Amino acid sequence: MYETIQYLVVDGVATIELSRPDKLNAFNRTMIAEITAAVKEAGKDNNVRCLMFTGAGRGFSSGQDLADVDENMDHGQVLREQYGPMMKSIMNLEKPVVAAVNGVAAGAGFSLALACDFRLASEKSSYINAFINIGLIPDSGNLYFLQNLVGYAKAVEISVLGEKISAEKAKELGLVTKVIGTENWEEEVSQFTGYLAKLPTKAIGLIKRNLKHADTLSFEEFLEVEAQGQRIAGLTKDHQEGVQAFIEKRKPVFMGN
Ligand code: LHQ
Repeated sequence: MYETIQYLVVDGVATIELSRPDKLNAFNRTMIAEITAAVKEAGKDNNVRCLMFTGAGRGFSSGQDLADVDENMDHGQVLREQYGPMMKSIMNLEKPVVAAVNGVAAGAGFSLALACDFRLASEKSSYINAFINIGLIPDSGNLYFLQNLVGYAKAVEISVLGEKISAEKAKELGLVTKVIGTENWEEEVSQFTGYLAKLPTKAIGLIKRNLKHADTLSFEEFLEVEAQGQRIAGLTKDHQEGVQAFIEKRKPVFMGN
């Protein structure tokens, strides 16, 4: 159905595999539109309880396809019309999102990984804020995410020096959740995403919603947003099941509703 990505749903986990391996999965207009559509599809599908991004071949994504960049391109317009909507679709998804970073993540490919809730890093993966190397500034929400994750000082270093960061270094910096060896890669990734897909999905969505408000609201306002969220969580079947399972001294079986 899609040309530049593979979209697959298995056991509650939707996978978007970026699929332009000859260019290390560089983004072109079609790929950006297809990712945006697939994320929305995952959002609407009640069977999907976790979304995962990964890359075909040896790269995760090398960012914008530089073969498509010329002096006629209005970079601001490309961001507003293409990258912005893609990043918003990911940020607005009230389900857990995992980047399974199999190889290099550069430029907007790094931004895409940063927008996810979890980053599983193959030991072969690396991270480059490559924008500066072509005279640009990090975009697609990159600095917003980076500053939240590592603070101002490290965000400046990573963005101005534009150096390649190894998986181990990324873990040390707090950029990734976990580093995984190549021999266990597929198994550990599917264990992790499978685990997320069995959690109370509505509550995860509400946690994400509340966290987004934490920086911008006053404490009083935040408490109100929290109360609204907890009211919704309190009405879910998964909440009932969690309490029931506790009382019956058994493991809960959450259905995501
Ligand atoms: C590529 C690319 C690529 C095309 C590798 N494009 N072919 C938004 C708004 C508007 C405009 C501008 O951009 C943006 C957002 C952005 O993302 S800007 C940042 C764009 N990305 C970059 O600047 C990264 C460019 N790539 C690299 O620095 C290297 O390729 C990395 C460090 C990612 C990987 O290096 P290597 O592992 O040594 O691989 P390679 O360089 O040999 O690449 C393999 C092939 O992929 C090669 O093609 P070839 O035909 O020679 O095998 C590259 O030309 C191609 N490729 N990135 N972004």
